[in-house]
Amino acid sequence: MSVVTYIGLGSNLGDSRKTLTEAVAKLAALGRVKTSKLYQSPPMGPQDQPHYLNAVARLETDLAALDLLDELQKIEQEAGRVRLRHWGERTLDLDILLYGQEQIEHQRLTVPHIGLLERDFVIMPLLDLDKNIQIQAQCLKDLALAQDSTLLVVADEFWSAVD
Ligand code: PH2
Ligand code: MG
Ligand code: MG
Repeated sequence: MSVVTYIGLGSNLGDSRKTLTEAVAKLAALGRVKTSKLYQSPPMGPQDQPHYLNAVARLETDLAALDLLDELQKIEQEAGRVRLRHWGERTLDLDILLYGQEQIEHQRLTVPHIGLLERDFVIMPLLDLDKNIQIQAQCLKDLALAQDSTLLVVADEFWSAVD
């Protein structure tokens, strides 16, 4: 039985666009993938770090949530993931934002992802993939953050060349 999951992608070290494109190609080995537009966003957290490239991938997969987490961490490692400090710069970050309708509280994984509703760099790409998406009965498109977002679109949804 496949589950619809949404994976947040972020990078602000190295050739971020190449890193994200390669990550999406690897996600495609885990199930059917569709990507949002690609965004540039100012850093949340320490301000003395480069802007991020952010996107979201919709993945239909048969993997259980923790198995998916293992696969994502493997892809992060293969990208030579560097993580210098909490909320700081990184080569590749892959976060499980949503896993079907499930709420997961596990020592390795919290779903929906913490802070999702406060981050326009997650909300805008989620809306690209499903303009009526809801999280715990909240329509994301109704959030003030979604209406006021000034995120810069760097590329349309075909940047990743999957689909
Ligand atoms: N990720 C972080 C910290 N800050 N800021 C933006 N704009 N985008 C991110 O993906 C991001 C961040 C650590 O995961
Ligand atoms: Mg993150
Ligand atoms: Mg992460």
